[in-house]
Amino acid sequence: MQKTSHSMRAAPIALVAIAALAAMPCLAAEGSGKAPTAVDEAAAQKAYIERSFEKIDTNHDGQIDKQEWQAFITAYLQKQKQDFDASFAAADKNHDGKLSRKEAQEANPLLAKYFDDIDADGDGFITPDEIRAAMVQKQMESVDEIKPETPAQK
Ligand SMILES: [Ca+2]
Ligand SMILES: [Ca+2]
Repeated sequence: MQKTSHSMRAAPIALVAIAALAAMPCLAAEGSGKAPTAVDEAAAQKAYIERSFEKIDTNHDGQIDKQEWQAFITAYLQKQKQDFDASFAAADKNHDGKLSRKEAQEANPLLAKYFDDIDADGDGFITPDEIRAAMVQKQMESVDEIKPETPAQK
């Protein structure tokens, strides 16, 4: 039984993953026309993680155990999904459940910029599934970069 040492080890790595997740709302953000600087983003992420730690550690023992972490992730993903669905619905002007290049352009320049990458089946429209797949892909790339050691895999 080494539950405690496990959860101590897992927390920092998992928080890095959350930082990667937190960087993604750029897709959900309304096109405000101004890009945040890297410094702003790093500071915001740091603050976000610190704030989150307090929130995740619901019994305030300074550690995040598995239950606390799972509860947090569940809530976090739910919130992400709601935000995502809301932004998508707002961008999908003709309500056909997918974004044309024009809709993407109007909603978020980033979406338009990566339109061809996101449009995996190349039908000229991006669906929520295609966006989600692209986000997961992007997230795995950033987690790979952070990982101290990469297991040999080809
Ligand atoms: Ca549409
Ligand atoms: Ca498509």
